[in-house]
Amino acid sequence: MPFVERVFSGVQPTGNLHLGNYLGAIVNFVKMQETHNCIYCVVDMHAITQGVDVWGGPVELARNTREVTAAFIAAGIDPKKHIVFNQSQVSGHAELAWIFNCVARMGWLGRMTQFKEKAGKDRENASVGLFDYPVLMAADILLYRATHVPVGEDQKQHLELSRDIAQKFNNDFGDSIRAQGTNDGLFFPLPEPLITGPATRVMSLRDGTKKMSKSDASDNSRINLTDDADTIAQKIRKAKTDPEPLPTEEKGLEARPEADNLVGIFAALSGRSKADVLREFGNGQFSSFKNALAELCVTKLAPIAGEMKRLVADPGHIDAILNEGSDRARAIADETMKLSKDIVGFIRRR
Ligand code: AQP
Repeated sequence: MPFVERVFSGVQPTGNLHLGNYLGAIVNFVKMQETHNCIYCVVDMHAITQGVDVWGGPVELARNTREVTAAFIAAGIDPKKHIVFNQSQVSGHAELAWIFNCVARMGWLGRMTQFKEKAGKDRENASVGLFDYPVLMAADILLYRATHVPVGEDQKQHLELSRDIAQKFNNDFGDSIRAQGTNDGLFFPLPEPLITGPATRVMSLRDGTKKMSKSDASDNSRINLTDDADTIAQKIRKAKTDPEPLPTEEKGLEARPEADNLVGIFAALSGRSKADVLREFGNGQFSSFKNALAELCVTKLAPIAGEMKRLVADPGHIDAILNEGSDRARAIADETMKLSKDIVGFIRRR
C-alpha cells in the first residue's frame, strides 16, 4: 500500500530569516498547502546545536521561535488548515532520533558537508548535537511518515541520509514490521526532497560563490525578511556585480555568479523564468536592473515584514498557535512512536 502523501519541513529559529530561506523554502511551503496536508516546524532543537554564543541564549531563542512562526503565517501558511508548531513541544522528535542514532552509521554522518563547514577546523570542539543534526532531521520528517520535503538545495545531502536511515530501519526490522502487519514490511517512506524554482540556492550579495546565510558576519550579504524598504534598496544597490552588462540569454550567466544570483532572485520573486527576465533586461546596465530588483523586493517583502511585526507584537497569540499545532502534531507523532517501539521491541504500557 503506498504511503499517504504528507509534507513536512522546518526552519531553524537562529535569527535573521533571509531571502534565501524565503525563496528556497517558505515560498514552496505556501504552494504545497494547495495540494497536500502539510506540517511546518520551527526546529528549535536544531537551533541549539552550536555554541550559546551563536544562538544567543534563552531569551533570543524564544524570540526567534516566535519570529519564524510569524514569518510562516505572514508569508501565507494557514495554521488552521495545516500544522505549525515548534519541535521541542513534541518529545517524539528526540525519542525517534535515539532509535535512528542506533540505525545510522558514523561513516554516513562523517560525509555530511554541512557539519564539516560548520565545525570548521576545530572539530574536537563541535557539539555532539551538531554532528548528529542530520539524524534528528531524519526523525523530524519520519516521525510524521512524511513523503515530501520542500527544502533549499543545501539540504539535499541531509535528505539523502534520511532516506538511507528509513531504508535501513525498514530492512533491519523487516520481520518485526511485517509481524505488525504494517505496509508490507515498509514502515517508513523514503522521503522525497522537493527542490524547485529558480532560487533553490540564493547566494550572498557580497560573494556569488557563497550561500546567503543567517550566520554570515556581514548583514549586507543578505536581505532579511524584516529589513525596511530603504535597507533593502541599499543592500541591492551595493550588491557585488561584474563590469559587463547583463547577457540576453541564460547561457551568458555561466561563470558570472553574482549576475546569475540577482537574475535568479528577480525570476523567483516575479514568478518568471531567468530567460524571460534576461529578455527584458539583457544588454542593459546593472544599475537599472538593480533599481527594478530593489522595487520588486520591496513590493514582495514589505507586506510580509509588516505582518510579521504585527504578529510578534502579540506573543500570546503566537504561543497559542504553537500550542495548538503541537497538540495536533503530537497526535500523529504518538502513533508513530507507539508502532516504532513495538517494532523495535520496547515494552510499553498498554
Ligand atoms: N541561501 C539559501 N538559498 C535557498 N534556500 C536556503 N535555505 C537556507 N539558506 C538558503 C533553506 O531554508 C530552509 C531553512 O533553513 P534553516 O534555517 O533550517 O537552516 P540553514 O540551511 O542552516 O540556514 P542558513 O541561513 O544557512 O543558516 P546558517 O547560517 O546557520 O547555516 C532550508 O530548507 C534551507 O535549505
